[in-house]
Amino acid sequence: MPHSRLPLRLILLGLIAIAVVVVIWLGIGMINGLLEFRERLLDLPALVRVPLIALVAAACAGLAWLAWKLLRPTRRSARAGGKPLVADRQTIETRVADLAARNADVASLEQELIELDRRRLSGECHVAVFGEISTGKSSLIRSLASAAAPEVDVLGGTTRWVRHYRGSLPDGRELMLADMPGTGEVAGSQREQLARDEALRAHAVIYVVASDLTRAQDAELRWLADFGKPLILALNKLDQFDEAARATLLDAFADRYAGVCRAIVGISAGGSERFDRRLPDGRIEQVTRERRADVDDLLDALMAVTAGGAATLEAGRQAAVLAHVDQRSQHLARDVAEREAEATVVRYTRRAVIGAMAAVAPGSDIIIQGALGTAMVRELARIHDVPVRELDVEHLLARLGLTLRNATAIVLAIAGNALKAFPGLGTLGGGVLHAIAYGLAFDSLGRAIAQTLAAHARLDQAEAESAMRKLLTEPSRERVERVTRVVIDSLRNRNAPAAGDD
Ligand SMILES: Nc1nc2c(ncn2[C@@H]2O[C@H](COP(=O)(O)OP(=O)(O)OP(=O)(O)O)[C@@H](O)[C@H]2O)c(=O)[nH]1
Ligand SMILES: [Mg+2]
Repeated sequence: MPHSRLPLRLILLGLIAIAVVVVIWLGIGMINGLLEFRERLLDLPALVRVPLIALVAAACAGLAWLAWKLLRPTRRSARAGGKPLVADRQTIETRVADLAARNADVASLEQELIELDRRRLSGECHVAVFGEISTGKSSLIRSLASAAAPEVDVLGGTTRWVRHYRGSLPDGRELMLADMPGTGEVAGSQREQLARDEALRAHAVIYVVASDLTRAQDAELRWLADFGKPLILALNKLDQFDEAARATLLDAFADRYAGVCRAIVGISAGGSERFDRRLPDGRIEQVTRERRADVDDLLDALMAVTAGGAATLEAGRQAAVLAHVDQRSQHLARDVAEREAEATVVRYTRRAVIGAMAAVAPGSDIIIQGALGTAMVRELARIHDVPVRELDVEHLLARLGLTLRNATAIVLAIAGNALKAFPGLGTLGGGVLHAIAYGLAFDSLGRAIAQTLAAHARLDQAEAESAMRKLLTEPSRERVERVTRVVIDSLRNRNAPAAGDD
């Protein structure tokens, strides 16, 4: 309603008018003050005036510097920028040794570190030729390293392994060129991995494309750039484009990848073509002819990128390989921790069930027993390398105990259902039912805690509670059966309960 708002607007207008008058008044006062200050300054003897001006100037500069420090946009961290934070070699080696001691398969990680040193000592400059299948990588190697002849075919997926060829630049320097399997081949993920690993091992990478980059190629190129790899983007099969199309593509590349690649060039790697020739007698003969290669721009770019030799590119190469080994060893560490956590949960569930069979009276509440629960949480925390305080463990177990108490009826019902699958066991009395329920409770507790430790590297009480509730009330068939089997086994071994444990 416009009428009721009028006084409010008038008040607002009045306030704005007052504010404007105050600002103008303050401004005039300040200008006045400055003019007065200037006059007084001029009246002062030079001996006082000059240091005073210097002091004021220094104060202003100091203020400006402080303002810049406080207000400038913060630099993005390496991780936020997409670049991985890399552990140093010592840390990585310690992690790999620890994983080896925990029976993890670290052979390829160790091999990578050995190869890293071997190439450093060899002093050779490695250049990897990388790109999707059939973009002309092998043909390019043949043009750059004419003495060698990598296999070339019209069928994609010709190159199956990484092969090295010695090539030489027009300035006489030698390069070790790696011909690699192409990426993007259906069911070729293993070969693709081979190629990516080799690209990271090289001092520089020629990224070969034969058309505009697909989304996957774009992501791959940027992935390599994120490792700090010096990249040359080479548009091959230039002979297939007319002058205008070449210029359009190369301009588009320059716009998109100027900050990603050291150089962008157009080339014709050559390759060969087959055609039919009619002979004088009328027969048709198949002829294979080599295409003319033109890789001059690429050679110039290669000379520029590798101008300082392997030594100047070695630090970047080491960083890229170490970053990759770091990532891989972290993944492996997570897998190993998961495997060990699983075994721990199974072991403690077994102990809990055996304890329950011996001690728990039918019908009594299912409560997580302190000693076993604490020991399991401690062990899971150790596996995930998370320091935990006694108090936190107690608090968590008390909280989860409460969750369990609320879910007891459901867990007992699930245990009862499980018993039906093993006719005969039901007659053994409530103790069996109780032991299965107890085992399920322990199994859920262990899994919930392992999950939160793996996800957050700390004991997240709320998350552990919700995970436990879910696991308790919706146990998978496989889990219920496994716990029930443990109960059956312990029934069989009742006279020797310790046997088979651990
Ligand atoms: N028109 C034209 N065709 C080329 C050129 N370079 C290579 N080719 C052809 O492209 C096809 C694939 O060449 P390769 O050198 O085997 O390609 P690749 O990238 O090594 O292939 P994979 O090893 O299978 O990934 C062959 O038919 C070559 O003759 C070129 O500059 N122009
Ligand atoms: Mg090839």
